[in-house]
Amino acid sequence: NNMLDWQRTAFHFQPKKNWMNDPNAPVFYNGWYHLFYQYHPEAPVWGKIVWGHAVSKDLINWRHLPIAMETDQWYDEEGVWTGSATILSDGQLVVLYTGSTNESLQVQNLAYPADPSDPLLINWVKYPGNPVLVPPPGIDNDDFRDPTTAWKTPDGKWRFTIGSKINKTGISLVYDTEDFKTFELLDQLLHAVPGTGMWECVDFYPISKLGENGLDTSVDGTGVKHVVKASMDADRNDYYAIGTYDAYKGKWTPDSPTLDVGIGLRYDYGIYYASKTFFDQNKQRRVLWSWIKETDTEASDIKKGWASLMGVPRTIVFDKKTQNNIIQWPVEEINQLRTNLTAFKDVVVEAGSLVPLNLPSASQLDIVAEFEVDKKTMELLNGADTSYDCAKNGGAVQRGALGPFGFSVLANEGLAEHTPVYFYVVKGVGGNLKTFFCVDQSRSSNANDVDKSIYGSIVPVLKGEKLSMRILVDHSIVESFAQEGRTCITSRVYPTKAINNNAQLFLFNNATATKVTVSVNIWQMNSAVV
Ligand code: DQQ
Repeated sequence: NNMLDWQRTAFHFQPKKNWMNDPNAPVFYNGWYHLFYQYHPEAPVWGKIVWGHAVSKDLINWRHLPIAMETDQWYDEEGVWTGSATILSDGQLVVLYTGSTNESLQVQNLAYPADPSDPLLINWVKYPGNPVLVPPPGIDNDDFRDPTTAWKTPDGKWRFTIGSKINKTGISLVYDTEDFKTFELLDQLLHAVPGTGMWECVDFYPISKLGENGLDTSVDGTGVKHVVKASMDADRNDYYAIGTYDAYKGKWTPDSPTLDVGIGLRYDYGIYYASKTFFDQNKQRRVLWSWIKETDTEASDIKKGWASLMGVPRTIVFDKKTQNNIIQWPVEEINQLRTNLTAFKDVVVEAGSLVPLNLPSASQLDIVAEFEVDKKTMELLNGADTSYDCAKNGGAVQRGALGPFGFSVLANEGLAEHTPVYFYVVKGVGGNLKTFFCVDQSRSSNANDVDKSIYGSIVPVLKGEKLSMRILVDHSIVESFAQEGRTCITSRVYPTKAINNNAQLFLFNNATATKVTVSVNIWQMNSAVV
């Protein structure tokens, strides 16, 4: 038995052992959710990557299946890299993926199920004519990867995009095809942003401006906006922007030039990379998967024998209230794991106080909370010309008039180890309020070889809204959502003492001026079957 076994999670997808990275070709097919993933079967570090494979009925409980694609061809000998699935009009499934060839050239390959009537899609055929695409003129051999799911063009062809770069400009190339074997490269780029570098794992999809449902990737027209997401190799974060797609040109334009891809919004302000969405025709929603890597050392991963998790899948919708961002929320199926509710209503937490919540255990939790800052204090307070930055300011110990307040998760007695998840409100000179949402990992572990940065960002709070947060705690991962999923923060934490039944939960208000009124539901989470 491994000393570090406690780090394994109870309701997150992970292979039994060894290394995992990007989610690949997520799809709902013949009654099953399929998740493929970048997998190194030989070791808990990145290497010669194959496609791991698992299936689920509910996105929560998983069954591991044999490796779907191995490095057995010259055109993917150095790695079966990231790719996407497209469901054709007749229900057939095709996959395009990047192969790293025997000469480490990046090419695109076609694969399909050997037996389309097998709902488990165990066996895969690589098209004998592979590779179907090589880097076009002007694109470097190692800057051509991660084809998206295809969508329909106005003249009935299929279209998809592939991330790349030219010098330091991140770009996304556009291809049209009728059969996924021969392709036409458009002169037009889907989009380009100078200074952002290589775009990995580009994603492109429609979102509904008014409706509640997700949209099939081919849906376009009035009431539809389009999201472009790129994983930035430069800083290893997933950036997205909302904009308008011109299907005739094959060009996408961001709504706001200051909120462009790579310089504007992130899916997540913690650890979150190489994510990919799919349209779930089973529940008419768009679901987001992401690779959550380790933030400990490679030596620890070798000791553990495994590395990386998938984040809890999230439903994505347009934020109709702000009109500026998407909303991400854990898929509803996760609620099936909730048990043993502890509820507090309108608890007043005075400035500078700490409230232990005395749960029997606090290493598998779903916490849903609302906070109200004291109105009088807020009104009487003079605005100040202060700016705030979760990462650059002093974390949860730096006190201001209106924050920080929130929860300390994975805490031990005496708080030698704890991870605060909190709001910090700032009142400007003009009287307007800004709210920040942060996770402070600086005291998350007694170990000195793990990442302890402070994460966070601003979160839009509209007039009349209470502050709200949801936190999923699962041993070594904490996923935090503010304002119903406007701002999200995922962290990996590695306490040495606050583990399993020794982990506790605290409510804190470290503000100097305001009391906060808190209502919270806390569920213990059952373990999923993986
Ligand atoms: N991971 C894959 C690439 C992709 C990168 C290789 C992103 O296809 O660009 O494992 O994490």
